[in-house]
Amino acid sequence: MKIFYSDTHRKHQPSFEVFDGGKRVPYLENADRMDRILDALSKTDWAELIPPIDFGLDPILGVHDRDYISFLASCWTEWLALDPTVAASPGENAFLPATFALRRKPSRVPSQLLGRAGYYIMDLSACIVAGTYEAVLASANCALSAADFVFRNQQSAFALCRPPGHHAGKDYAAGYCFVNNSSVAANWLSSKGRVAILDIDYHAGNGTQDIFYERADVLTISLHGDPDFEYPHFIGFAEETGAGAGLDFHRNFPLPKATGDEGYLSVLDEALKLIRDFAPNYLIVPTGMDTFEGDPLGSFKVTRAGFAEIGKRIAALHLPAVVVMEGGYANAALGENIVTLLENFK
Ligand code: OKP
Ligand code: ZN
Repeated sequence: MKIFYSDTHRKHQPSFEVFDGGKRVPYLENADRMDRILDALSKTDWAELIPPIDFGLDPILGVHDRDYISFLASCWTEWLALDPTVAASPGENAFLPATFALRRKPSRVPSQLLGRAGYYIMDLSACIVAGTYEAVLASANCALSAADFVFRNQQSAFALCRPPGHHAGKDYAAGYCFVNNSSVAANWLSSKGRVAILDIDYHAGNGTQDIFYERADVLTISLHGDPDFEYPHFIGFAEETGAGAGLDFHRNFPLPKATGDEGYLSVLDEALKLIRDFAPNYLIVPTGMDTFEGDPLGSFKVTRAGFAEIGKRIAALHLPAVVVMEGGYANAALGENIVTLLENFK
């Protein structure tokens, strides 16, 4: 199986994020996650690592706002120029807003850096450091390269993306995500055929939902912890089913705390039925292993045997699939878990 991966993610290494209640904690979406996955893949006899091709900005601008991408590209250096104390110890700092836009209508994009930060960043986990933008582009290129392979060969591939993408919207960063890798790949593939996105990360794929909400040509589905108690809190509810031409082409399956294999699989079957009815040519699977029992950011109890069955049932759609790495923070189990799921797609 082709695994599209770039070491460039190592340039994105924020030293902290800010948790609920304002607690500063070590950045959970760390490079060690990739090391664990690479290690587990290296022990298989089927994983073939391939560096991504550079697709340039055009496919990214197919789903993201140009001014937002420019903000991602320049905010760190703008901040250094503004604040000499940051320039003196860049490693201890990460760029984050302290004031958040509520996007009232009408709303203007602020001209100055701190205003733009609050406008374009939704929360305190989307930390930006010197190498973030470069890592973000490489991550998107992994998803695009995998999509390109899947299109040309009509067989599945794995995009080992970091940073992840499914919380990033057209013009905002959120939840460790800056560019929505899965959506960029899906939009690129949508010119070649019908695309369905099945998001199995523990958290609602709010960015993907926003991006495709009014489109009927890309079906988007997300299974996740109920936003009534879980991040991203404001989106991902069952009654959100698309709008305009996209009405009925988005579905959320919010699930309760402590959801285990059985509960998860029965809802997955409902989602798979919707995908079969839609009859897509391609499948994108934003994949988080944070549904795992004991994940520090999760509340579900999916087991490794559960991941084997989840993989088996999704692969039984017999669609050329791009499996795209999203979350998963139980690092010690992460490699084995993702390998267990991927076994079904080779
Ligand atoms: C990213 B992905 C802690 C605050 C939540 C953001 C979580 C982002 C998850 N309760 N911080 O979907 O795995
Ligand atoms: Zn997640």
